[in-house]
Amino acid sequence: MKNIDSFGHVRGESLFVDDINTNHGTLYGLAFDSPKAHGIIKNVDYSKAKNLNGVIKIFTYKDILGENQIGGIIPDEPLWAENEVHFIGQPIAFIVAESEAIAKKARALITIKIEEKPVITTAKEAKEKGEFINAPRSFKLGDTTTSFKNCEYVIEGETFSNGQEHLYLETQGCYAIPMENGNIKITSSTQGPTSVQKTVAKVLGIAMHKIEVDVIRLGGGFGGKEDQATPWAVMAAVAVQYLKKPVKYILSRQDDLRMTGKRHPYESTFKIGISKDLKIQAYEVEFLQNSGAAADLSPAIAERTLFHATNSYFIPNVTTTVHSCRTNLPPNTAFRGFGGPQGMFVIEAAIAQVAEKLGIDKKIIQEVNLLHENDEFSYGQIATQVEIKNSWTSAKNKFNLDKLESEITHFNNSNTQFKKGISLMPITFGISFTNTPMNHARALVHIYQDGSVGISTGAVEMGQSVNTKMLQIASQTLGIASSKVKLETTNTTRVANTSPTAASATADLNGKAVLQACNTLIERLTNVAATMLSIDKSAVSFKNETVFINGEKSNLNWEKVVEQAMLERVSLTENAHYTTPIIHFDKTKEKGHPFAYHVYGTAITIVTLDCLRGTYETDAVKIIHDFGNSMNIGIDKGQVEGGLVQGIGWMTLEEISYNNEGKLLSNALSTYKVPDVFSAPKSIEIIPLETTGTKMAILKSKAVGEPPLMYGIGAYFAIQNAIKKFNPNYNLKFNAPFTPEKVLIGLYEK
Ligand code: MTE
Ligand code: LUZ
Ligand code: MOS
Repeated sequence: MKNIDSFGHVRGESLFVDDINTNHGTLYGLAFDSPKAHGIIKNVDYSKAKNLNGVIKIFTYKDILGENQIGGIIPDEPLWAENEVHFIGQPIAFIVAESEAIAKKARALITIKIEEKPVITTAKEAKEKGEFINAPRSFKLGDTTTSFKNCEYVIEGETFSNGQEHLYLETQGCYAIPMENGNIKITSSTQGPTSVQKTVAKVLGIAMHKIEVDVIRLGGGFGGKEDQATPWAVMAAVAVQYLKKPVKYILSRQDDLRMTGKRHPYESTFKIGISKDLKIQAYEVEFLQNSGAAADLSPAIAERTLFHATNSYFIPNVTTTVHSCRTNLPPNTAFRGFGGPQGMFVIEAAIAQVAEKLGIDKKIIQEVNLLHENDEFSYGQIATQVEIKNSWTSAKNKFNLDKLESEITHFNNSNTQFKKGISLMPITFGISFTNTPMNHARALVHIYQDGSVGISTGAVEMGQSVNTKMLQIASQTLGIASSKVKLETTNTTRVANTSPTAASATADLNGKAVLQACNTLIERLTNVAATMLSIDKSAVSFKNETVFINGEKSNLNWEKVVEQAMLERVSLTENAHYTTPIIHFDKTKEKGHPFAYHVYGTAITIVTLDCLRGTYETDAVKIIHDFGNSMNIGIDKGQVEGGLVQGIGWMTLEEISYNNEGKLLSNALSTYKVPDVFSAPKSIEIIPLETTGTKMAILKSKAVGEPPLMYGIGAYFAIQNAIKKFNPNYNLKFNAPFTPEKVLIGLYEK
């Protein structure tokens, strides 16, 4: 089944926040933000802006009736700066005007005096100065200190991976309208409707039930709207509370790039020890996470880095530590993979470094260290239903790795200007919010009296097609056509207290709730049908909108049963609640069983370098991916392709750049390059791994949103491999992204 939005998207009919019809008298908001990365606000002169015709009011922290606080995990972030600013782009005030153009004009008339303080832009600097978001976290398995002494080879190194801009097509935005009795309805482009509702209530100083948040769909989120869709909605709501007029605020692309956080850059140091038989015995790593100026989701992201620090390998002795370092950049935030990719890049670098030292192929070390059934992760979970070796071997066999390698060797021997490189990239990604209490969801299902169905869940549609999956579950369970099922908007009044749409777990959590609700409804209708037919209910089933008796078609159809249920006053509405069983995690011990299951896979990446120019192309990526038993292979393959290309972008082209004053230099699409159709792999082949799936996944169809991003790490090592073919003197560096500039330097390094 196709994504149910595809028709509307192609025709340009799908609604996003900016497409909603505005009410009469709607006003337009615009944040005024700090031009300096760190300092004391000495004076802000709003007088000229206030006097501009069409400016209604300029809001500052003084206008807040509740708390000036939007921090989710740690209360360390004001909505509007009070006396100090901590990053360029930090909101200080909110201009509300009759039009966007007037608000913009007014913003240019505001002058500000800031007494500047020292600016920190890198994690290392922050660590040296003792600037941290919170206490470090550390996971331990076995005893690395003793183990290193017994290792044949011990190698140390360092890595850097840069941030990444989400570049959702739809920028951040919201539309807030006053309702009666001080209630406010907000349409927001958010992955976390409940976060918006909760934070608005807190800042306005009113109860959550006075705030209704509605989400139609997002034009992409990628984690960038898990937490950072909130401030704009809160600003608009503060204005609505005061003005009692509708307020709309859609960020321009430039404002969005400047003011919002990105993927966290990481600076890391590792030490790896291996035995004679190439088994990794011990691994120590220290991650310095560049968190930006406030916590946002950084502590949770840091935690996931530790969970994935050993990627797909079993290492008996592990010590991992992460520091969330406070810098004067916009607070960095969730981005597909949520710290996992940053952790995996380091272990892959460590293995590459070891292979280089020993003069052997990296994949040999990767292969002998792959996880086995019942191996223990550093966080105490025992690996079960492990498919990593299976995916690795399948990749080698199904894609005929030997042949690929000999073709590459032949190419490299017969070309001087062009060189090809290859890499294998295994991935193992844990599914569940690592914070156990967040793993819950609800679904509210109505069967209307004409037999059509409406479904509300906590899931936000952001292009990943979660609504299509919800619809499939309902139509399958109720035995009705997909055209009879409608997915409602995500709304806090219909489904409350939701976890954000994140962690790839949305279809599992909300889908299980939909399944449960539909099962309950079908049970009720089974009773009604059994009575109508005077047969035992065990003989009744629903399929193709018809009642079947012991598998035989009857004359009774879906509509008739629904009609009868109404007459018998049987409830046609069900609200179901699902919580993931088994999972738990003890943060005092840093041990537990945090994940419902893991997703596995292996990618083979082949690149060609132009050794004159330093440019490269990805020829092919060949992937064996563990979908479990995919409920929609077209959609799921789309997620793998999209995640892969986004991962390759992070590892190769996308270079976030801030200057020493904390100013974003890559502040437009002319200075920030994302993969386009020319730089995406020329071919992507995806073969599903044949597995039984897991009952923990919805209909045994495994989560697919984030894991494929990490296949992109393979591109880094394929490029490195190709450079070596041209310049054997090249010293391996682990400094992502591998931009053509760095490639060129590597090619000609002595
Ligand atoms: N796919 C599209 N098209 N757009 C997105 O914004 N976000 C990704 C992934 N795939 C995203 C996407 C991220 S970061 C996550 S966590 C998952 O989708 C969330 O959805 P899921 O839980 O339904 O997989
Ligand atoms: N968000 C979150 C996430 O709050 N917790 C998680 O574990 C997570 N994992 C991936 C992406 N977002
Ligand atoms: Mo995804 S980073 O969990 O929104």
